[in-house]
Amino acid sequence: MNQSASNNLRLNSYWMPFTANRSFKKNPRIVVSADRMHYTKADGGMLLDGTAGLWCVNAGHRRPKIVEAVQRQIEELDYSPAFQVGHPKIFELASRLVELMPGELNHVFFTNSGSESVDTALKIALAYHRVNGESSRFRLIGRERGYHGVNFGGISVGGLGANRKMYGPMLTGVDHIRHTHDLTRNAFSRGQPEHGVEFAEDLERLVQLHDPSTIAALIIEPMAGSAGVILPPKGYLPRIREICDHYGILLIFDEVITGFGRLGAPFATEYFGVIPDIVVTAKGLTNGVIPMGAVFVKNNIYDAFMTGPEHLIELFHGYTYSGNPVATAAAIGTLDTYLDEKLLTRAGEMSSYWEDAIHSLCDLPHVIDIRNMGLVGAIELEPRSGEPTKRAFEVYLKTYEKGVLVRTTGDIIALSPPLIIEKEHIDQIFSEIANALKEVK
Ligand code: PXG
Repeated sequence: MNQSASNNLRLNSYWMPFTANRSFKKNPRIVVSADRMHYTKADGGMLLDGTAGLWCVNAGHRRPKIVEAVQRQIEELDYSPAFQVGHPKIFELASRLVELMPGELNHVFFTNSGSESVDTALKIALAYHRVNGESSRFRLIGRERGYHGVNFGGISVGGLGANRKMYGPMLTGVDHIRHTHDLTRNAFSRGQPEHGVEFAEDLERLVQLHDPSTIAALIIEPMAGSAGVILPPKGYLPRIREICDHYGILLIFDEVITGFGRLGAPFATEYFGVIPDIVVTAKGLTNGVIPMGAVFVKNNIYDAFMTGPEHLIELFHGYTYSGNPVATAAAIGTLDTYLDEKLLTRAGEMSSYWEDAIHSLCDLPHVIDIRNMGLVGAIELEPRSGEPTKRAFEVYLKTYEKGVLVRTTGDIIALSPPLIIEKEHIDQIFSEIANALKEVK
């Protein structure tokens, strides 16, 4: 076998997730190390991280408190059984996390990813109504263009066609409210869009169609990330909360992206002043270092399960790695870093500079919308006729070459840098995107 055939074989063994495998393997993009805001590419070039990995490295890369916590933990207690046995740090982590949560979100269930957190939340919602004597509430409602991970529960309530179409009927008893993206009225909004509070009334439509007595929960992202950064119109989330309250429907916020400081408050629930019944998290919980997710529930939900004979298991659900000690240490090191460096509110301090910088691209070729909130931004491009997604991906490739990592979804460029970002990094990100926009056809 010659050298290039053997390299090719090595690349081919790995079936990469959410990646154009064949085109990647013709021209691989490989990073070999990282520090704070940057990766180092295999060819030695620097790559500025404009996306915090995949929206998860909120404190930046290779932070000492996290690295040390993981190293120490792995030498002390590498694993402990998740069921019927505990270790001290997971109780410490749970108590510290619920202190960050507003209202009565005082109990937390651990998972290993956002997808598992979503499915856990959906199962808890269904089981809650059952233990509460309302087992007719079996229906789960999601939203068009919602992303809730890739497990069967998550794609069922999710609203991205490409992620659903190959996988058959999925969960039954699921419906979707419409999304809130409305470029006609809201293009180039800064922060929350003015128009669209009435999209919340679409939940009323489904309540009338299915009858409230059949609906267990509504799951939405307070700010939709993966669909290309769709921001909630002013008044929308409070109105959704009102409708859920009125009909006894549990409200689940999927904060896998918005959690841990992305918008400038520890969680979006606080940022928007709307408290759901269940909050789904992952990603920033461990700064992306070790997989871990967490689902927060209100007191009344937890308490509803704590009945019956005490020797019986209350919820038949959990994972081998729920509360894994090494992941727990990573989460504690992450929390310490966030709190020491005040990162959970830093997006708020940087957001006006970020906002001005991203909106300065408004007159560049192909740009049909720009939106922003906290340290999140999106630049929506006019799709090239007959070749949707290609123009944005060409921008991605060009900025990668120039040393800036962005994300694209469809023809939208999405940005979500580590929360330690400085002004000069912001300038570099938007000047490279501007250069790329001027070059692509
Ligand atoms: N919910 C939300 C809101 C998410 O954004 C998940 C659940 C699933 O998390 P896991 O850990 O199972 O992947 C996510 C994940 C992107 C991108 O660039 C977004 C995600 C993952 C990868 C890429 O938009 N979100």
